[in-house]
Amino acid sequence: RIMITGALGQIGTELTMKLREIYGTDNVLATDLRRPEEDSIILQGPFEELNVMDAERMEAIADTFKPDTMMHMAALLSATAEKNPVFAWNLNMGGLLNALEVARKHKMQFFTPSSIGAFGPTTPKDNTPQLTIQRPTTMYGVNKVAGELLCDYYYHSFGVDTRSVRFPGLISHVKEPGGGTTDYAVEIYFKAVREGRYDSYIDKGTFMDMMYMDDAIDCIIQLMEADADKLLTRNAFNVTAMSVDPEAVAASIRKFMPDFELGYDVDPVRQAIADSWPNSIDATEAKEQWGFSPKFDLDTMTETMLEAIKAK
Ligand code: VAH
Repeated sequence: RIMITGALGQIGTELTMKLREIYGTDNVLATDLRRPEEDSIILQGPFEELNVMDAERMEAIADTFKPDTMMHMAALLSATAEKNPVFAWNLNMGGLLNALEVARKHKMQFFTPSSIGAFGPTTPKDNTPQLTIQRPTTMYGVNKVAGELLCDYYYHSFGVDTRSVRFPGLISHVKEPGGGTTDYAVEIYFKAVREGRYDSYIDKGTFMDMMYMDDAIDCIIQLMEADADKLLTRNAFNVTAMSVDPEAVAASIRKFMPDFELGYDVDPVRQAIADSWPNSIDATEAKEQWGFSPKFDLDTMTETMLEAIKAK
């Protein structure tokens, strides 16, 4: 039985739906800050309102639902965290500590995502290794590095089976992301379909890792089901499907929409965040230790995104 925080978020939404498909709707409890609209697909299964900073409520929900797995997805993303750094620290770290404490008390397996944002300007930028310098210069990155270390601590000190991946930018059409730096790579598809053009807030030649959401969801499930004895790494595995810049995404879109036009209206805040992150990361350890193997490359992702958005 699985309890998810942040179940209405960009990853949480599709993660909840996929987990209910696999493990049974009633075995997957979705929680988030506010109850969604009554027609939300998330309400087709168990839902509880939960502010992850409320430790007592989180504990009470776990006492009632009796989950054996915690998937802690609630957090502020990079750009939002930069606007409210103290609140971001309190929510991202307070929420994580509360979720780890519940997982410890209820002997639960534990997942929470890290990010390429856990790297900084002094990290090797190309083919970034699994084990390397991590001195991020954003509050989000500080939260992700501290989160990785805290999850390892709960594994080594209390035996909580914590597992995590460093996600690249995630591209999805089901639930649009909020407050990320990589979100240009989602917006570009929606604008291509709706307006035939897009002005990117991330500059030409800014390469970042990306992955289609289906691959991200599969990756969480694969890692959580992996044989614990085979895991030499815990928090957190580098995972990626591609390294692209806005020009590469636009060129892929033009294979399906030849008249698509890309412009630039660079946002210095999010550009600075993107410049501090790797150009491409090395996912060898994830491939070797638990068979990570993404299915969507840039063009299959583009085709899927454009089709799905046109159908909306
Ligand atoms: C963000 N999409 O932009 C998230 C993610 C790697 C990027 O952490 O903040």
